[in-house]
Amino acid sequence: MGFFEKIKAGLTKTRDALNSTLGGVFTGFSEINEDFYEELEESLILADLGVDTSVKAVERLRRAVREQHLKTTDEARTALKEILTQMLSVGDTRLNLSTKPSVILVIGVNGVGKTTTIGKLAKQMTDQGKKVLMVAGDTFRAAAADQLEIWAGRSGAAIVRQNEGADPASVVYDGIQSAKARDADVILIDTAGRLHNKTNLMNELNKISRIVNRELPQAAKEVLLVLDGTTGQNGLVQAKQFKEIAGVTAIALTKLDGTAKGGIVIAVADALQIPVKYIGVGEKADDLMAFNAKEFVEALF
Ligand SMILES: Nc1nc2c(ncn2[C@@H]2O[C@H](COP(=O)(O)OP(=O)(O)OP(=O)(O)O)[C@@H](O)[C@H]2O)c(=O)[nH]1
Ligand SMILES: [Mg+2]
Repeated sequence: MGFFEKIKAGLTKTRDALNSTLGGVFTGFSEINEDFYEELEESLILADLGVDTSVKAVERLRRAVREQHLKTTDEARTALKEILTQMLSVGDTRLNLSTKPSVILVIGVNGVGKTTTIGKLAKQMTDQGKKVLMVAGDTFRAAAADQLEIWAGRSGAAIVRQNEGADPASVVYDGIQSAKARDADVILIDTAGRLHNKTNLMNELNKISRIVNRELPQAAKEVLLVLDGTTGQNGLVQAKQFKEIAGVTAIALTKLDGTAKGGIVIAVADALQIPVKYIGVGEKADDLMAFNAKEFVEALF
């Protein structure tokens, strides 16, 4: 299945929710007038684009209608698709894997899908012939490393772990040495998702970053923030904090196969100006999709 089919299948609930509100606006109005704009803005907010992004999208649509002399709501729909695609295009959607090894530090709060996303990435990358090493940087619970180990078994990726309670930065140090010895292509670092207070989180992530920068100064590095799509606008608040603290370079939005409304993807990209690079549409290895803005918007409408 290509991105389009897969996303359409995975996003069924998401799309239905959006279509029932948004679709009705376009079919319900025969001409573009104030009521149309008002209802459209409301539907976008209901679809989880958030107030700021919805207002911005409608403002841009008004301008497009004016400048391009659009007459029908059908033409407005096409213009809106383009606007939303543009709002989603805030940078390169592929991970920077240009060095050997490259480092991907995966962060986010409790239960959003960090470990699962690493497992899926590991599987996809090993299938592409890459040598992957996973680092069990979540030392808060022993079960976290066990969970990662299961994904190592599934994917054939190597894993470096230590005992529960070990210093995450020390596990990362071990992982980097092991990656160098094995000539690994990619290092995937899992981190604990407990709700930290800001200072602890900053200290822990800073320490990990320092080790990575010291041991691999030339390496391509990504900080991948994982967000649970079903948490909607609350997820956005978390994301803003992580952006401040950890210098996020990429976003993965998970659980879009559930009750999530697809608009959250647009809200996140627009509010943070950080590219969404992956979306999760299920629990299996191939349920992680490399993100494509145009096809995503097509699939939503
Ligand atoms: N339906 C669905 N479930 C997902 C997706 N991604 C992850 N999950 C599930 O979400 C739950 C939590 O995933 P984890 O990967 O353990 O999350 P985590 O962020 O590592 O959690 P902590 O380490 O406890 O902070 C698991 O049951 C996963 O199978 C997704 O895209 N779709
Ligand atoms: Mg985890």
